[in-house]
Amino acid sequence: MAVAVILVLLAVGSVLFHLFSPWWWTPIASNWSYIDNTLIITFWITGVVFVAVVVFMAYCVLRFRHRPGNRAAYEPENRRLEWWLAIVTAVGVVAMLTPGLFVWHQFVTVPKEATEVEVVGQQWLWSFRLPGANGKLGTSETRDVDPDNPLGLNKNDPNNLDDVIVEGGELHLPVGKPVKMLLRSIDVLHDFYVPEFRAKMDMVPGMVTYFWFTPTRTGTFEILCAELCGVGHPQMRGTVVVDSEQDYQAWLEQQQTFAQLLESGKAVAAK
Ligand SMILES: [Cu+2]
Repeated sequence: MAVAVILVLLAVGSVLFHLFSPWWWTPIASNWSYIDNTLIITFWITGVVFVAVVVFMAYCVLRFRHRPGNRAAYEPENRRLEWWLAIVTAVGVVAMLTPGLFVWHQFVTVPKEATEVEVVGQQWLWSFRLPGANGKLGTSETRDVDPDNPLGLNKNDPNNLDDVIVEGGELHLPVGKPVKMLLRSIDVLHDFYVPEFRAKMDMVPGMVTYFWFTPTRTGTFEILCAELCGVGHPQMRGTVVVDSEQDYQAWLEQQQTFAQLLESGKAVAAK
């Protein structure tokens, strides 16, 4: 009896905790409400199955408890029941996976008007690069990384000279404009994650991964690394500020370009 009561309390407690938990999602700040919807579908399906299984277990514990003289019926096969379980499970799995495939397709299908922003992860720092006046990011090579060229940009590529470099500082983005995030790592696996944007993606050394999103409200958001990347992993935090167009332009004007960075490097070397 006690076991059955504990099982029912477990099911009811889980549902109540889910409904009244203070650890819920942060308010969304991007266009990816679809991602929340897929999570809600998964919560509903797994939640109903969890409650059904636990309550059924409680029922069985109570109904088929040991009584002197009772014998269990031996029934090794039940084709009808097996078919039903297989079909219901398949439908549940398909219902959970299908919305995710649609959302994934949207997540990596970048609209033409999106501007490119590069995020570079390294142990344990976030750096950023924005295209300069020509609107193009230049090429880069991890082997070119050195103290004067922290992102390993190709010095012979003229597209690089006007690129804006933010090393370990804040990234600013204008509100309401789609951005394509190009993700690069110069050492180990990292994962760029901003919970309010409902967007994250692994950064793989030697590859450029990407996704896109549109920031939908201004504010300051924390960047987390969502891939264990060494002892400094929990401290690998950054900041992204979503600005009005005006504030964004004011911030952008204060940032240094790659050409300026090379100049200051030379000046330090000359001293
Ligand atoms: Cu990391």
